[in-house]
Amino acid sequence: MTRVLKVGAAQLGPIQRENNRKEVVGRLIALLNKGALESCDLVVFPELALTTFFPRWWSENIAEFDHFFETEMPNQEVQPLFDEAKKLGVGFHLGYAEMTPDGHRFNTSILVSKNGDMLGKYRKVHLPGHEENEPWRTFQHLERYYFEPGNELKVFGAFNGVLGMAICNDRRWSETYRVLGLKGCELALIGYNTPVHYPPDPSQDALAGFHNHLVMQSGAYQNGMWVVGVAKAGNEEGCDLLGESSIIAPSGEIVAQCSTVEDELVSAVVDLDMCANYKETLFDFDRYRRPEVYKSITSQVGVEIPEGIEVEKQDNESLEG
Ligand code: CDT
Repeated sequence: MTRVLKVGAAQLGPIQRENNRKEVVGRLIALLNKGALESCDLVVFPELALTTFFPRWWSENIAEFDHFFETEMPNQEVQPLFDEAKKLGVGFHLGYAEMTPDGHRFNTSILVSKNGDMLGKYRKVHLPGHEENEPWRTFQHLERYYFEPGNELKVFGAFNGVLGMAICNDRRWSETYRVLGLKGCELALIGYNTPVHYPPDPSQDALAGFHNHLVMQSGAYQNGMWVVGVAKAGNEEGCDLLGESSIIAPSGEIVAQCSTVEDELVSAVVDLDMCANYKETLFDFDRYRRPEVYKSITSQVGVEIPEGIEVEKQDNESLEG
C-alpha cells in the first residue's frame, strides 16, 4: 500500500470585513482547483478561513459578532466547496468559527475526505490573548472572549495515515505535538492567523517569522511527523498577518514555502513512511521516554520554583552605573 500523498498548503491573503462567504468560498474553490492541477490529495486551508479575524475587535454585545460563526457545517454557503472537493477528488482541511446548537462558540477545524465527507473535527485547545477589552492595544486579540477552549487533541485515521489537527497558538506549545505524537500522528495540519505586531512585547515583532518556523520545525522533528502550517496572511483590516506557510518534513526541514502574503498554493509529496525514520530511532518513545520524570507537565500549570532556591534580584542602578 502506498503511503505517499501530495499535500497543498493553501495560504489565504487577507479577508476584509466586507468580504462575504460567497466571495471567500470562491477563493477557496480556486485554490482547491490549483491543488487538483498539482495532483494534491489534500489541500490545507488556514484558521478562520471563512471570515476576517474578528477577535481583533471588542464588542460589548458578544452576539453582535454571531454572523461570523457557522451554525452548521457544511451549510448552504460552504456546500459548493464540499461539492468541488467531491468533483475533483481532493480532500481538504478548513478552519472556521463554530457555533453549536446550544450556543457554544469554538475556534474549529475540520478534515474532509476526497468524497466530500466529514472525517474529523478539532476545537482549539490553547486560546491566546485576553478576555477583556484592552483599549491601549493597537488591535485586540480577544479569542478568550469569543471562544471557549476545546478539551482534546485528537488524531484521525485518514489518507492512509494518522492525521492530527492543531490551530494557530497550539503550534507554539510543545505539548501539542507530543500529545499528537503519542497518538501516532504522522501529519499535523495547522492553520494560523498571526499578527506580525505583538502589542504586549513589540521586541518580538521582528522574530515573528523565525518563531513560526522554529516551533513547527522542532515539533515535526521531535515527534517524527510531517507538519503543514498554513497562514491567513497580508494586511487585514489594517493588521499585518504573517505569511510563510510551509510544509515541514519529519527531519524538521522545510520542503515547500509560500513567498507572498496573498492567496497562494504550494505543494509537496508527503511520504508518511518517512516518519518511521525518526519515530523508530532517536525518538523511539517506547524505548527512551521517561514519563515518571515528567509528572509536573500534567500536574502543574504555572512555574513553581522548588523550595530552597533563592534568586537574588540584581540592582538595576549598579547595572546602569
Ligand atoms: N490566532 C492565533 O492563535 N494567533 C496567535 C497570536 C498570538 S498573540 C495573542 C499566535 O500564536 O500566532
